[in-house]
Order: sequence, then C-alpha cells, then structure tokens
Amino acid sequence: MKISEIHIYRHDLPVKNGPYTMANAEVWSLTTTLVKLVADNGLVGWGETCPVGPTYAESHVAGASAALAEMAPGMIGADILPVPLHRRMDSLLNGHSYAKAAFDIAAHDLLGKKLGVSVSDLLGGALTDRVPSYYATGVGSPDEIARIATEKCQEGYPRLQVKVGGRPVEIDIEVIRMVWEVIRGSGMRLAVDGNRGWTTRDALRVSRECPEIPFIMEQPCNTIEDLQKIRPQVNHAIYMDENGTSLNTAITAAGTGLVDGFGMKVTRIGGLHPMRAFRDICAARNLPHTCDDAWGGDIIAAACTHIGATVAPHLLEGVWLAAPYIERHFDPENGIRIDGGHIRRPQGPGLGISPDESLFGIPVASF
Ligand code: 0XW
Ligand code: MG
Repeated sequence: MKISEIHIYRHDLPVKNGPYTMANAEVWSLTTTLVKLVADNGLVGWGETCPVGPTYAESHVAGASAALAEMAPGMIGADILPVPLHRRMDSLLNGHSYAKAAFDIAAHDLLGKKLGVSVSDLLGGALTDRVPSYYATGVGSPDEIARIATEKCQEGYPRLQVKVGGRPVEIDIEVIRMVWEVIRGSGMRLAVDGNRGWTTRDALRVSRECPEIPFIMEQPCNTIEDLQKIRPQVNHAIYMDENGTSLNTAITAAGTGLVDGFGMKVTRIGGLHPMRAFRDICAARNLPHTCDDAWGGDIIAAACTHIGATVAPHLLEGVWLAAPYIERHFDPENGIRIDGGHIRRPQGPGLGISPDESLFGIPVASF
C-alpha cells in the first residue's frame, strides 16, 4: 500500500473557558494541522499535530504546515509501513519530528484499516480498554486550583497535574500545600509541572519546603543541565517532559538515571512508531510515563489512547487529552471522551474514529 494523495488542513480550536496558562505560555485558541493520506487502494488515514502555541516547545503551527509541505511531494508513492515511511521522511527533511508525527499517525490509521485491526494492535496489543487519564490545571491561585482538585478527584481522575512557574515561587508552594490538603488520602496522584519555568533555586526551595508531600516534579527547569544540577539535591522524583525531544535524549535520561519518569508527547518524539520504542525503553528501566500530546482534537486523542492502552498499567501515568478544553468533536459519534477520569479505547480498525471532514474546509495544500 502506497501513498497516492496528501491533503493538509488547518482547523481552529478555541480554548473552552480560556485562556489556558502555563509558565511560558498563555493560549486562547490553537490551530491544529490535519493530514489526510489517501492510499493507492482508496483507503484514507488521518494524522494531526497541534503545538500548544509557539513558546511551549520548539514547534509552531506555521512550522508544521511548512515541514509537511516540504516533505509531501517526496512522500507520494511512499510505502505506508512505519519503517520505510520514517526512512523516507528522514531523507526529505532533517528534524521536525512534530510534523513527521502527523504522517506517522495517518499511516498507522491506514495500516490498521487495511489489516482490519486497531492501532493498539499494531503497537503490540492493548492491555486495557479503559485507559486512565489525568487532569491538568492551568497556573492559578491556590483557592482556584484547590477547588479544581476537589472537583476532579470527585469525578474519578486518578491523577492531577498542577501547573506552576512564571510567578513568585511562594504562591506555587501555597498551591501545592492546599491541593495536597484536599486530595490526601483519596489515592489521587499529584504531579507538579513547572513547564521549564523554575530556576534551580526555586525547584530546590519547593522540594525543601514540601518534604512530606509526595508529588513528582515535572520539567521544573529549562535545561537538561538544570535537571542534572538539582537531581542530587531534591527529595522528590523528577520527570522529564519538554527536554525529551527525541528517542536519543530519552535514552540518555533513562540510562543515566537523570529522571524517574517522563511526560511524553507522541508528536514531540515523532509519532507512534518512535513512541512504541520509547514505551519499551521505559519498560526495560521500569520508568513510568504518560502518553500525551501538547494539544489537538480527536485524531491526536485517539493516537494517545491507543499507545496508552499498550503500556504496562503500573507504568502508565495516564493519557492527557485536550478534550475538556475543546467545545466539539471531529467525530460526533465516536469522538474520544473522558468519563470518570478514564478513556474508553476506540473500537474498530485504525484509529477507530471518522472525522467529519466538512469541519476542516478546503485543504491548505494538496499533493
Ligand atoms: C498537560 N500537557 C500534557 C498539556 C499541555 O500542552 C501541557 C502539557 C504538559 O504536561 O506540559
Ligand atoms: Mg508537562
């Protein structure tokens, strides 16, 4: 099966109850980029990539379209199987994993449809049909975040990620203490995500002043060197998120014992094929991780849920979806929803969803 047509679309996703605030970003609306691959047998597969604004990571919406358009002419006639597909992409463009991921996801969707199996089957096989999610707050006041924590705990989320950074660290410490007061004893796990926003001084202080609160510190500071610096001095487990830009960085972080786990994004690492290798590396080192993305609609959500379903349950920290912040689904019937803090694994071949194409308008580019 080979690629015979490529169509690229853009679609706006206004942030429900926006803005969504992180240490380095405030977003009101995101533009997602969709890829429709048509195979030589007429089957269609969908991919998606949606950076959460231009400052969260080294990715942005115009970069996604430009990288896809750069590769697209050379992708016509390419084999849809993941190994040759990635080799072809790498022969056409260096880097730009977040754009390549859209082709990778669409190819998995196509392959699943051709073989009559789900994407989780292609990734080795699902271990569950009920995948745990986690809720991520924005950066907010102690009262507001404690209220959200109570609500999400009652809804059944097994994990909460609280955003911090970009303001006096005393407020972050207050947030962590108030949230712990409301969730302690509930079984809900806590992640504190600095999104690169703390100095090493701030991270050391938070760990020192909250020694009895069992949160994990996610990407507290900007660089790998910062993480190396705080590593021997903090009491808390450290997870890498934004610095995990490739399998190479993830292998080094896991292999040198720099981190205790990862927040991992399917598009940042280049798609489901590298994500599968990442999952297996983490399993070999007994390291927990999430299966997320920065943002995106039902296509990204389905991709994250399928890979999440294949992770050993004791190592899966959860699958984060942007769904609570998005008004409508691409697939009105089988769109990916969170219910009781968990996600039902999509059924049917490929990604298991059928986006309503009319939502996306005319393609911004076709090849
Ligand atoms: C909570 N997320 C998975 C979604 C936002 O894009 C930020 C991200 C994170 O953990 O950094
Ligand atoms: Mg994070």
